Amino acid sequence: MNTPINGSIPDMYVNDVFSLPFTMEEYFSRQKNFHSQLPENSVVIIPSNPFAKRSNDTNFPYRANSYMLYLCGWEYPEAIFVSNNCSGPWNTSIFVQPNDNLAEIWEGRRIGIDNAMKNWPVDDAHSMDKSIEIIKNLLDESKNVFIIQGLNDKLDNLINDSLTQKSRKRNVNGKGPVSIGDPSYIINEMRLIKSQKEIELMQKASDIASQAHINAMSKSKLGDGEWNLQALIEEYFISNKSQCSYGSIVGSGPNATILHYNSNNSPIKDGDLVLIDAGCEIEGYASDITRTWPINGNFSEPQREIYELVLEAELAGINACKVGAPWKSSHYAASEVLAKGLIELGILDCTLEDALGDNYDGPFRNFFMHGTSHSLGLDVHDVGVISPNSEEHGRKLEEGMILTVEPGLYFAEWRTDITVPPRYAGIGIRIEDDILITKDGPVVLTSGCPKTIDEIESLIKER
Ligand SMILES: [Mn+2]
Repeated sequence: MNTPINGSIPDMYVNDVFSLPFTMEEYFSRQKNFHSQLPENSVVIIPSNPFAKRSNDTNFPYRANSYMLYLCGWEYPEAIFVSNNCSGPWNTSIFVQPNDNLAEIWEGRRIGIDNAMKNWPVDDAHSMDKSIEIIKNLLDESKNVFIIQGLNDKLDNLINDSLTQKSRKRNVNGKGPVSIGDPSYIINEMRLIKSQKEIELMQKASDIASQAHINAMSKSKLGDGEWNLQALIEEYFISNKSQCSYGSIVGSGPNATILHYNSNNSPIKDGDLVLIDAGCEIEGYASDITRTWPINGNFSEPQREIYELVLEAELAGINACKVGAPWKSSHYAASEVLAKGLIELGILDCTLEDALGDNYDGPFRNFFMHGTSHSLGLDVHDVGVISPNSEEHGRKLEEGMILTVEPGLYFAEWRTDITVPPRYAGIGIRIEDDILITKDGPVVLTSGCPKTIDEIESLIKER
């Protein structure tokens, strides 16, 4: 998605065309599916994300709310998606920034109300200036409000007032909201299963991110700092009209043992591994890849031992991603390989049963502290409940789900709560791929990114 930062120009002014990532039919069918699960006399209110301040009067690059993107593809700031069935059939609308010469001179061209109504998958469009007035009138006619709260204070207050005011209309004529609901749980279930077009976009994001990791492996050199590798990754994203789906993690040596390290400001020492966890976004859809490799092109023996073990665990985790298997299957499969390997390497001195513990919470977790999989989509840690009906091992995997598999082992010698074997001190290794669940077995969307020791070493040696 050509997400505008302050001052960027929407495609329509460059190409004179509107290019939404999905067909109108796909947006309408999402809306219809969502609305069919709501009661009569409902109003749905989905505000887009607010700007995030960077400093004084400058903001971080704008990213629209994922529910907004999912339902109507509106990617621009200061907008609200509103739908209601208070007078029978569902009516949809978006509130958008109106055309405004002065504002557009400074901030960039706006689609405007008429173009929004004609070219986006909604019945009506209105100016944001009218949003409070129009939504207030809708509330008076409604019984149920479904709003994503916490994004727009004015709307949150308006909704709360409509329920708490003593003179509220319901006391006079029986009209007005009686409940506030969260619509996200319905949309989350829908977002969990990807359509063919969503899969295509995520394949594209996976391809670009795979090449970005190859770019870092093949163009880095001894003497580079973590920031140089971050630049090689993100240069590739940007040159492919993509952007980071989260802050890139480039951790060398012991920095790789910090799971969400992202200062990326350390020099990389000869002999260090570097862990890069970086993915990009296409039309709002994320990829998420981690690779770990030696800056000098050669895995040392201890590094190789841990790497082979994490890779074996990752392959076992991917193999477990089958239709009908419980969500946590990949975690169990990866954990069993890691626990067994930690015993074989002499890092754990116990039986496999003891290493795993009663609930996969045994001492192998000293070195593998996170989960193996998360859902992936419009959000990099995508929405969706893992055990919606309290399933012990998680819901069953279904065709069209996309999740990551990302086991790791981390030997942080600075930790005071565990003993780290000197042979492996300072090693942190994670390998992560993006997996599409299909009836024919797992499809690795990020298979373009090398991960065997031979592939990685020969790629780095060619540079
Ligand atoms: Mn991930």
